[in-house]
Amino acid sequence: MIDKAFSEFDETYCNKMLENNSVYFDQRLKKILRQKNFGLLKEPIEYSILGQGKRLRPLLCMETSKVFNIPSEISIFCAIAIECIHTYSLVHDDLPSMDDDDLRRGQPTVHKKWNEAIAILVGDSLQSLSFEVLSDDEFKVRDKVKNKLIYSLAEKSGASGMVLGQALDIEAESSRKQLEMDQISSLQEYKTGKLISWSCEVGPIIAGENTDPFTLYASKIGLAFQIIDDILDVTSSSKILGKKAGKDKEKNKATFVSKLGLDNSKKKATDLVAEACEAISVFKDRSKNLCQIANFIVNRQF
Ligand code: GRG
Repeated sequence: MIDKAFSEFDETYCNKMLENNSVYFDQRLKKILRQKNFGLLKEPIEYSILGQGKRLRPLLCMETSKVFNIPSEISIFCAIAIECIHTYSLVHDDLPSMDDDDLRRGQPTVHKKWNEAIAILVGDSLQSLSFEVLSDDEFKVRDKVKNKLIYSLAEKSGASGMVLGQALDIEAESSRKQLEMDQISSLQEYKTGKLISWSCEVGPIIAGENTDPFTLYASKIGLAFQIIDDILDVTSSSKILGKKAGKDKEKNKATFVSKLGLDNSKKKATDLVAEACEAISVFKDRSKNLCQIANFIVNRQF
Protein backbone atom coordinates (compact mmCIF):
# COMPACT_ATOMS: atom_id res chain seq x y z
CA MET A 1 0.00 0.00 0.00
CA ILE A 2 1.13 3.56 -0.62
CA ASP A 3 1.65 6.20 2.02
CA LYS A 4 -1.38 8.52 2.23
CA ALA A 5 0.86 11.58 2.57
CA PHE A 6 2.23 10.74 -0.90
CA SER A 7 -1.03 10.07 -2.60
CA GLU A 8 -2.97 13.09 -1.35
CA PHE A 9 -2.77 16.06 -3.66
CA ASP A 10 -0.57 18.83 -2.29
CA GLU A 11 -1.35 21.70 -4.64
CA THR A 12 1.30 24.09 -3.32
CA TYR A 13 4.02 21.43 -3.51
CA CYS A 14 2.91 20.41 -6.99
CA ASN A 15 2.73 23.95 -8.34
CA LYS A 16 6.24 24.63 -7.07
CA MET A 17 7.54 21.49 -8.79
CA LEU A 18 5.80 22.43 -12.06
CA GLU A 19 7.11 26.00 -11.86
CA ASN A 20 10.72 24.97 -11.12
CA ASN A 21 10.80 22.45 -13.94
CA SER A 22 9.14 24.85 -16.41
CA VAL A 23 11.57 27.66 -15.67
CA TYR A 24 14.58 25.38 -16.17
CA PHE A 25 12.99 23.80 -19.26
CA ASP A 26 12.21 27.12 -20.95
CA GLN A 27 15.67 28.47 -20.22
CA ARG A 28 17.38 25.44 -21.83
CA LEU A 29 14.93 25.36 -24.76
CA LYS A 30 15.56 29.05 -25.51
CA LYS A 31 19.32 28.40 -25.42
CA ILE A 32 18.97 25.67 -28.07
CA LEU A 33 16.66 27.79 -30.22
CA ARG A 34 19.12 30.72 -30.09
CA GLN A 35 21.83 28.52 -31.61
CA LYS A 36 19.71 27.56 -34.63
CA ASN A 37 19.58 29.31 -37.95
CA PHE A 38 15.91 28.86 -38.82
CA GLY A 39 15.64 31.94 -41.06
CA LEU A 40 12.05 32.94 -41.74
CA LEU A 41 10.79 29.93 -39.79
CA LYS A 42 12.39 31.19 -36.54
CA GLU A 43 9.44 33.35 -35.51
CA PRO A 44 6.61 30.83 -36.10
CA ILE A 45 8.66 27.99 -34.56
CA GLU A 46 9.33 30.02 -31.41
CA TYR A 47 5.72 31.23 -31.35
CA SER A 48 4.44 27.65 -31.26
CA ILE A 49 6.86 26.06 -28.82
CA LEU A 50 7.39 28.98 -26.46
CA GLY A 51 3.60 29.37 -26.03
CA GLN A 52 1.89 28.73 -22.71
CA GLY A 53 2.08 24.91 -22.59
CA LYS A 54 1.87 23.00 -19.32
CA ARG A 55 5.18 21.23 -20.08
CA LEU A 56 3.71 18.01 -18.69
CA ARG A 57 5.72 15.62 -20.86
CA PRO A 58 9.05 17.38 -20.13
CA LEU A 59 8.17 17.25 -16.43
CA LEU A 60 7.63 13.48 -16.67
CA CYS A 61 11.00 13.00 -18.42
CA MET A 62 12.81 14.95 -15.71
CA GLU A 63 10.94 13.49 -12.74
CA THR A 64 11.18 9.83 -13.83
CA SER A 65 14.90 10.47 -14.26
CA LYS A 66 15.21 11.88 -10.74
CA VAL A 67 13.87 8.56 -9.39
CA PHE A 68 17.24 7.13 -10.54
CA ASN A 69 19.28 10.18 -9.50
CA ILE A 70 19.75 11.26 -13.10
CA PRO A 71 20.07 15.06 -13.07
CA SER A 72 17.90 17.37 -15.15
CA GLU A 73 21.06 18.53 -17.01
CA ILE A 74 20.92 15.10 -18.70
CA SER A 75 17.19 14.39 -18.96
CA ILE A 76 16.55 17.90 -20.35
CA PHE A 77 17.55 16.63 -23.82
CA CYS A 78 14.65 14.14 -23.68
CA ALA A 79 12.36 16.81 -22.21
CA ILE A 80 13.04 19.15 -25.13
CA ALA A 81 12.79 16.35 -27.69
CA ILE A 82 9.34 15.26 -26.51
CA GLU A 83 8.01 18.82 -26.29
CA CYS A 84 9.13 19.36 -29.91
CA ILE A 85 7.14 16.30 -31.03
CA HIS A 86 4.15 17.27 -28.89
CA THR A 87 4.11 20.84 -30.23
CA TYR A 88 4.45 19.61 -33.82
CA SER A 89 1.42 17.36 -33.23
CA LEU A 90 -0.62 20.29 -31.90
CA VAL A 91 0.33 22.57 -34.80
CA HIS A 92 -0.62 19.90 -37.35
CA ASP A 93 -3.73 18.84 -35.40
CA ASP A 94 -5.00 22.43 -35.55
CA LEU A 95 -4.84 22.55 -39.38
CA PRO A 96 -8.12 22.83 -41.31
CA SER A 97 -7.59 19.34 -42.78
CA MET A 98 -7.30 17.90 -39.24
CA ASP A 99 -9.17 19.29 -36.23
CA ASP A 100 -9.43 22.83 -37.63
CA ASP A 101 -8.83 25.11 -34.66
CA ASP A 102 -8.22 28.84 -34.38
CA LEU A 103 -6.96 28.95 -30.80
CA ARG A 104 -4.11 27.06 -29.12
CA ARG A 105 -2.25 27.81 -25.88
CA GLY A 106 -4.30 30.99 -25.58
CA GLN A 107 -3.22 32.46 -28.91
CA PRO A 108 -4.17 32.15 -32.59
CA THR A 109 -3.02 28.84 -34.11
CA VAL A 110 0.05 28.96 -36.35
CA HIS A 111 -1.93 28.62 -39.61
CA LYS A 112 -4.20 31.50 -38.50
CA LYS A 113 -1.31 33.78 -37.53
CA TRP A 114 0.71 32.86 -40.65
CA ASN A 115 -0.75 30.36 -43.13
CA GLU A 116 -1.22 26.62 -43.67
CA ALA A 117 2.07 26.09 -45.49
CA ILE A 118 4.01 27.72 -42.66
CA ALA A 119 2.12 25.61 -40.06
CA ILE A 120 2.99 22.40 -41.91
CA LEU A 121 6.64 23.45 -42.13
CA VAL A 122 6.75 24.43 -38.44
CA GLY A 123 5.49 20.94 -37.53
CA ASP A 124 8.02 19.31 -39.87
CA SER A 125 10.85 21.42 -38.42
CA LEU A 126 9.94 20.60 -34.83
CA GLN A 127 9.86 16.90 -35.63
CA SER A 128 13.39 17.04 -37.07
CA LEU A 129 14.59 19.26 -34.23
CA SER A 130 13.43 16.65 -31.73
CA PHE A 131 15.79 14.02 -33.17
CA GLU A 132 18.59 16.58 -33.61
CA VAL A 133 18.41 17.32 -29.87
CA LEU A 134 18.36 13.63 -28.89
CA SER A 135 21.37 12.82 -31.06
CA ASP A 136 23.39 15.86 -29.90
CA ASP A 137 26.92 15.07 -28.63
CA GLU A 138 26.18 17.22 -25.58
CA PHE A 139 23.57 14.65 -24.50
CA LYS A 140 26.00 12.52 -22.55
CA VAL A 141 24.56 9.03 -22.22
CA ARG A 142 25.89 5.72 -23.52
CA ASP A 143 25.41 5.22 -27.30
CA LYS A 144 23.20 2.18 -26.68
CA VAL A 145 20.90 4.24 -24.44
CA LYS A 146 20.79 7.11 -26.91
CA ASN A 147 19.91 4.73 -29.71
CA LYS A 148 17.11 3.18 -27.65
CA LEU A 149 15.66 6.62 -26.86
CA ILE A 150 15.78 7.71 -30.50
CA TYR A 151 14.31 4.45 -31.76
CA SER A 152 11.49 4.36 -29.21
CA LEU A 153 10.55 8.02 -29.75
CA ALA A 154 10.42 7.48 -33.52
CA GLU A 155 8.25 4.42 -33.00
CA LYS A 156 5.90 5.96 -30.45
CA SER A 157 5.39 9.17 -32.40
CA GLY A 158 5.05 7.59 -35.86
CA ALA A 159 2.57 5.45 -37.76
CA SER A 160 2.54 2.72 -35.11
CA GLY A 161 2.03 5.31 -32.36
CA MET A 162 0.64 8.86 -32.17
CA VAL A 163 0.17 9.32 -35.92
CA LEU A 164 -1.87 6.10 -36.06
CA GLY A 165 -3.99 7.43 -33.17
CA GLN A 166 -4.65 10.60 -35.14
CA ALA A 167 -5.59 8.56 -38.24
CA LEU A 168 -8.02 6.44 -36.18
CA ASP A 169 -9.55 9.59 -34.71
CA ILE A 170 -10.08 11.14 -38.14
CA GLU A 171 -11.56 7.90 -39.45
CA ALA A 172 -13.93 7.69 -36.47
CA GLU A 173 -15.10 11.25 -37.08
CA SER A 174 -15.94 10.62 -40.70
CA SER A 175 -17.81 7.42 -39.88
CA ARG A 176 -21.45 7.66 -38.86
CA LYS A 177 -21.02 4.95 -36.21
CA GLN A 178 -20.01 6.18 -32.76
CA LEU A 179 -17.06 4.51 -31.04
CA GLU A 180 -17.55 2.12 -28.10
CA MET A 181 -15.70 2.54 -24.78
CA ASP A 182 -12.93 0.05 -25.61
CA GLN A 183 -12.38 1.75 -28.97
CA ILE A 184 -12.17 5.20 -27.31
CA SER A 185 -9.59 3.83 -24.85
CA SER A 186 -7.58 2.19 -27.60
CA LEU A 187 -7.59 5.37 -29.72
CA GLN A 188 -6.42 7.38 -26.69
CA GLU A 189 -3.66 4.86 -26.01
CA TYR A 190 -2.16 5.76 -29.39
CA LYS A 191 -3.07 9.41 -29.85
CA THR A 192 -2.03 10.77 -26.45
CA GLY A 193 -0.80 7.70 -24.57
CA LYS A 194 2.29 6.86 -26.61
CA LEU A 195 4.06 10.19 -26.01
CA ILE A 196 3.19 10.10 -22.32
CA SER A 197 4.52 6.56 -22.12
CA TRP A 198 7.84 7.56 -23.74
CA SER A 199 8.17 10.48 -21.31
CA CYS A 200 7.70 8.14 -18.34
CA GLU A 201 10.17 5.55 -19.65
CA VAL A 202 13.00 8.07 -20.09
CA GLY A 203 14.25 7.69 -16.49
CA PRO A 204 14.54 3.89 -16.41
CA ILE A 205 15.91 3.77 -19.98
CA ILE A 206 18.75 6.19 -19.14
CA ALA A 207 19.40 4.31 -15.90
CA GLY A 208 19.33 0.92 -17.64
CA GLU A 209 16.53 -0.21 -15.31
CA ASN A 210 13.23 -2.05 -15.77
CA THR A 211 10.68 0.18 -17.52
CA ASP A 212 7.60 -1.92 -16.55
CA PRO A 213 6.43 0.04 -13.46
CA PHE A 214 6.74 3.29 -15.43
CA THR A 215 4.90 1.90 -18.46
CA LEU A 216 2.05 0.90 -16.16
CA TYR A 217 2.11 4.30 -14.39
CA ALA A 218 2.05 5.99 -17.82
CA SER A 219 -0.94 3.98 -19.03
CA LYS A 220 -2.92 5.04 -15.95
CA ILE A 221 -2.05 8.74 -16.10
CA GLY A 222 -2.44 8.78 -19.90
CA LEU A 223 -6.00 7.54 -19.62
CA ALA A 224 -6.73 9.88 -16.69
CA PHE A 225 -5.32 12.78 -18.74
CA GLN A 226 -7.68 12.03 -21.65
CA ILE A 227 -10.72 11.63 -19.36
CA ILE A 228 -10.01 15.01 -17.76
CA ASP A 229 -9.50 16.52 -21.22
CA ASP A 230 -12.99 15.27 -22.15
CA ILE A 231 -14.44 16.63 -18.87
CA LEU A 232 -12.85 20.06 -19.33
CA ASP A 233 -14.16 20.23 -22.88
CA VAL A 234 -17.66 20.14 -21.37
CA THR A 235 -17.20 22.05 -18.11
CA SER A 236 -14.61 24.72 -18.89
CA SER A 237 -14.34 27.73 -21.20
CA SER A 238 -12.15 28.51 -24.20
CA LYS A 239 -10.60 31.36 -22.21
CA ILE A 240 -9.42 29.10 -19.37
CA LEU A 241 -8.39 26.21 -21.64
CA GLY A 242 -6.59 28.41 -24.17
CA LYS A 243 -8.25 26.30 -26.89
CA LYS A 244 -11.81 25.97 -28.08
CA ALA A 245 -14.12 24.36 -25.51
CA GLY A 246 -17.27 22.37 -26.34
CA LYS A 247 -15.81 20.81 -29.49
CA ASP A 248 -16.70 17.21 -28.67
CA LYS A 249 -20.41 17.96 -28.38
CA GLU A 250 -20.33 20.16 -31.46
CA LYS A 251 -18.84 17.24 -33.40
CA ASN A 252 -21.09 14.68 -31.69
CA LYS A 253 -17.93 12.82 -30.71
CA ALA A 254 -18.03 9.72 -28.49
CA THR A 255 -15.92 10.51 -25.41
CA PHE A 256 -15.53 9.18 -21.88
CA VAL A 257 -18.02 11.84 -20.75
CA SER A 258 -20.63 11.03 -23.39
CA LYS A 259 -20.37 7.32 -22.49
CA LEU A 260 -19.96 7.41 -18.70
CA GLY A 261 -21.37 10.81 -17.71
CA LEU A 262 -19.49 13.51 -15.80
CA ASP A 263 -19.53 11.99 -12.30
CA ASN A 264 -18.48 8.49 -13.36
CA SER A 265 -15.77 9.93 -15.59
CA LYS A 266 -14.37 11.95 -12.67
CA LYS A 267 -14.49 8.84 -10.46
CA LYS A 268 -12.74 6.75 -13.10
CA ALA A 269 -9.97 9.39 -13.40
CA THR A 270 -9.55 9.49 -9.60
CA ASP A 271 -9.31 5.68 -9.44
CA LEU A 272 -6.67 5.76 -12.15
CA VAL A 273 -4.56 8.18 -10.08
CA ALA A 274 -4.57 5.76 -7.16
CA GLU A 275 -3.57 2.92 -9.51
CA ALA A 276 -0.81 5.07 -11.03
CA CYS A 277 0.64 5.83 -7.57
CA GLU A 278 0.44 2.14 -6.68
CA ALA A 279 2.31 1.17 -9.88
CA ILE A 280 5.44 3.06 -8.78
CA SER A 281 5.08 2.60 -5.01
CA VAL A 282 8.11 0.26 -4.89
CA PHE A 283 10.24 3.37 -5.23
CA LYS A 284 8.93 4.60 -1.85
CA ASP A 285 10.00 8.21 -1.14
CA ARG A 286 11.34 8.60 -4.66
CA SER A 287 7.85 8.09 -6.14
CA LYS A 288 6.37 11.10 -4.34
CA ASN A 289 6.72 13.61 -7.19
CA LEU A 290 5.32 11.23 -9.78
CA CYS A 291 2.34 10.54 -7.53
CA GLN A 292 1.79 14.28 -7.16
CA ILE A 293 1.94 14.70 -10.96
CA ALA A 294 -0.75 12.03 -11.33
CA ASN A 295 -2.88 14.04 -8.91
CA PHE A 296 -2.17 17.25 -10.77
CA ILE A 297 -3.45 15.65 -13.98
CA VAL A 298 -6.91 15.04 -12.52
CA ASN A 299 -7.06 18.30 -10.57
CA ARG A 300 -5.93 20.52 -13.43
CA GLN A 301 -8.23 23.30 -14.60
CA PHE A 302 -6.71 23.72 -18.10
C1 GRG B 1 -1.31 15.68 -36.16
C2 GRG B 1 0.20 13.68 -36.27
C3 GRG B 1 -0.75 14.49 -35.52
C4 GRG B 1 -1.08 14.11 -34.30
C5 GRG B 1 -1.94 14.88 -33.40
C6 GRG B 1 -1.98 14.55 -29.80
C7 GRG B 1 -2.64 14.89 -31.05
C8 GRG B 1 -2.28 14.06 -32.21
C9 GRG B 1 -3.48 15.92 -31.17
C10 GRG B 1 -3.91 16.79 -30.07
C11 GRG B 1 -5.37 16.86 -30.03
C12 GRG B 1 -5.84 16.94 -28.66
C13 GRG B 1 -6.30 18.26 -28.21
C14 GRG B 1 -5.84 15.85 -27.90
C15 GRG B 1 -6.29 15.85 -26.50
C16 GRG B 1 -5.19 15.62 -25.53
C17 GRG B 1 -4.05 16.53 -25.73
C18 GRG B 1 -2.85 15.97 -26.39
C19 GRG B 1 -4.11 17.77 -25.31
C20 GRG B 1 -3.01 18.74 -25.43
O1 GRG B 1 -1.98 18.43 -24.53
P1 GRG B 1 -1.67 19.37 -23.28
O2 GRG B 1 -2.95 19.66 -22.54
O3 GRG B 1 -1.22 20.69 -24.06
O4 GRG B 1 -0.55 18.79 -22.49
P2 GRG B 1 -0.19 21.84 -23.63
O5 GRG B 1 -0.54 23.00 -24.54
O6 GRG B 1 -0.41 22.17 -22.17
O7 GRG B 1 1.19 21.32 -23.89
